[in-house]
Amino acid sequence: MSETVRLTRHEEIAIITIDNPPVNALSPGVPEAIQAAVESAAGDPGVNAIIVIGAGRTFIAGADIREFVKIVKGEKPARSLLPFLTAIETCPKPVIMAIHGQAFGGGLEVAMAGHYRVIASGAQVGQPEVKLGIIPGAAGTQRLPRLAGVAKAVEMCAFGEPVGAEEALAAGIVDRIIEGELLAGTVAFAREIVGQAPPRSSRRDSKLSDRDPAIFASARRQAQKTKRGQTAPLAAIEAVEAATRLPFDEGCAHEADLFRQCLHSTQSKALIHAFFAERAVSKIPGLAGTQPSEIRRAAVIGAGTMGGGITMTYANAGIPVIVKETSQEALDRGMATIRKNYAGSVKKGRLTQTAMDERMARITPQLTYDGFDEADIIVEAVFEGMALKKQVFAEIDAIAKPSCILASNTSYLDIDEIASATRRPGMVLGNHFFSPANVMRLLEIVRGKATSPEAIATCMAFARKLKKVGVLAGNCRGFIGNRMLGPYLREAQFLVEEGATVGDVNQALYDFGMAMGPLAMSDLAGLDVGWRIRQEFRHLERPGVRQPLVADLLCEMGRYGQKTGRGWSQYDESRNPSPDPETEALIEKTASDGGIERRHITAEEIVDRCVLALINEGAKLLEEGIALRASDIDVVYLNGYGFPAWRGGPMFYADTVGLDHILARLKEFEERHGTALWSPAPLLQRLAGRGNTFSSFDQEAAAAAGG
Ligand code: 3H9
Repeated sequence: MSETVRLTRHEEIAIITIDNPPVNALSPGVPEAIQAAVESAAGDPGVNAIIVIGAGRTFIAGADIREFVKIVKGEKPARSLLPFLTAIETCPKPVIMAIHGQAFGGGLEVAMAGHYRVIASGAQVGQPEVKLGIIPGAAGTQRLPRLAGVAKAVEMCAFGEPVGAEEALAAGIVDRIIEGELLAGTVAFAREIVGQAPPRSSRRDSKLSDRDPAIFASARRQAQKTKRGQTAPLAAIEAVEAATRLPFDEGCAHEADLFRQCLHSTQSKALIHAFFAERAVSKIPGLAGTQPSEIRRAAVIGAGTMGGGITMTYANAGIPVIVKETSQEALDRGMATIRKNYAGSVKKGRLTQTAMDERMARITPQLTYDGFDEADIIVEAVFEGMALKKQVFAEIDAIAKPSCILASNTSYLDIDEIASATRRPGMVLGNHFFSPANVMRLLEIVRGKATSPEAIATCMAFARKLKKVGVLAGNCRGFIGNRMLGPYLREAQFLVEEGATVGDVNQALYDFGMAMGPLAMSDLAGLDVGWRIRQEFRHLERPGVRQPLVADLLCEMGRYGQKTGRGWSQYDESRNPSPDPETEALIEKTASDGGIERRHITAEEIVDRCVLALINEGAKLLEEGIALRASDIDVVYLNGYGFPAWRGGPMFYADTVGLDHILARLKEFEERHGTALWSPAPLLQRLAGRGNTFSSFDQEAAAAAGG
């Protein structure tokens, strides 16, 4: 029939198999071939019913997202899937959709155009389009409320979370769960329904009567809160609302209008960039043939905030883990926190008691190195100090088996120097988790100069098992994320010294879309953390170059941020911030003592100073090869630092603003604040001069690496 769609017969049942690896996306030619197969089976007098099923790991993961990129660039015309879906729905013989893996986006829209849907027990259905900044564009917002009811459709289309088989059955999205072999179960189902008039979902209007305006109002409120700044969720709600007041065809036309607007928005470009960026991180030049080893047992040194979170991450992924501390008191405290965190999840209904018990049972707390010789990976999460880290690495090197990876959770220190304390520098690397480690998705995997390809490949594969996004970073102070954070936080502090309030700085970046403002983030992380790092690197400060003055003074006054109730802001018992007059007075006095002129500063300047400092540093570490791709930097900032996904990450944001504009603004800042802090990265100057983008730099690099 076609390379991607096969039509076969099982006695009186036609079977259409979609085989478009890896995920059966509806790439050009696939819908046409499915339609041709349906029409051929409909015209075959020996066929009573038609089954559509996916080969490989999934039913259909949706439209081919790569095609959207081409449409938006004007390289391809947009095409509607509606005539294809109508051809399925109007087929005179029953069409049964057999779902395994995922029926996502256009995949669920195809499934809903069929007359019946059956589902394998572990499968999922969903309309995740909003995560790409678009809405369902092939009648999903019109058919889903007719099958599942308005409230469920609003929830699924506006927030994009998938639902499992049980929930899909309860909602009316599917007709039966098939336990056991899917095709055999679907054939049996087909034989039961043959003879009945094939029901059309576009005509099932009974569930549309529940159009309580409160459903839409509450979804809009929730979208404004949890999808702050994003337009697609609101468009999705509007499209489902249209289903409740317009006939099916008019509802589809309205949906198509909204879909087009979303598809051509900068937000959608950014979110699609983020989708592919996350999948590009694992493609590392030179590592293609390297086999990762399996990690079956782990050990963690340190049961503090980071060590505890890392221990939970392993236990959550089914890995038995030893956690070691130096005193019984610290060990007990660490285990109590782990238990409290799990119990909190059980209380909120996110985890069953049995699952919690299983996870706790995987954790062995102890004060000795017993059992460390069986670990496949040992992660060190002790205080940030080189002497201590080297001592720990020398100790574990003496005990660990030769194939064991020794990883440091350091956020700033030199991996090569740490590795020099061992006899196996090839097996030493950084595993920089982000706090809380059991929650945050980012894992920076830091390559030292001797780190072996096997150790990197193993950690990259292991990151996936841990449900993290592993990003490879080169070895430098702060790696990718924290090295860029330095200039970002520096500017936030300079801005308050120059006259902005702490609240102004936090609000401007929050309004830009950051999960929280920079000074609020410092208060959350603990000002003592930065203070300790500054002590470690004091010898590297360049004489005559301006340094922020206030943060050290706050620390010396015992103000460490949220944990002490006072830092840049003051915090009540529920950790709500309010301006701290003493901090503001300290800032004013420090500025005046330092001869810093104070003035009114606009929100635009606050955002530009902070975000452009981030971008400029990103360009430098891209050129140095610390990051493999600009998109890797974006993945770091989206998953570890609360950068708004709908802006695509700092480097993609720079592309959308235009590198010429970024360069011009950097030069303004250079003139005003000095070359030492603001000289534009040479790479940025080169790209801007040629009218290029960071994304085009990535494409050139990938082509040069043969990828
Ligand atoms: C849509 O349908 C709009 C409609 O309303 C129609 C409007 C007209 N297209 O994630 P993985 C690639 S919008 C193209 O690592 P997993 C992916 O890039 C779409 N490519 O696997 C990767 O490629 P590579 C709505 C796609 O097992 C490879 O497949 N649908 C697509 O961890 C493996 O992906 C979605 O948003 C695609 N649709 O997870 C679903 N999907 O190997 C998006 C994947 O070269 N997809 N690829 O790096 C997913 O959520 C996950 O991929 C899925 C599998 C759960 C399916």
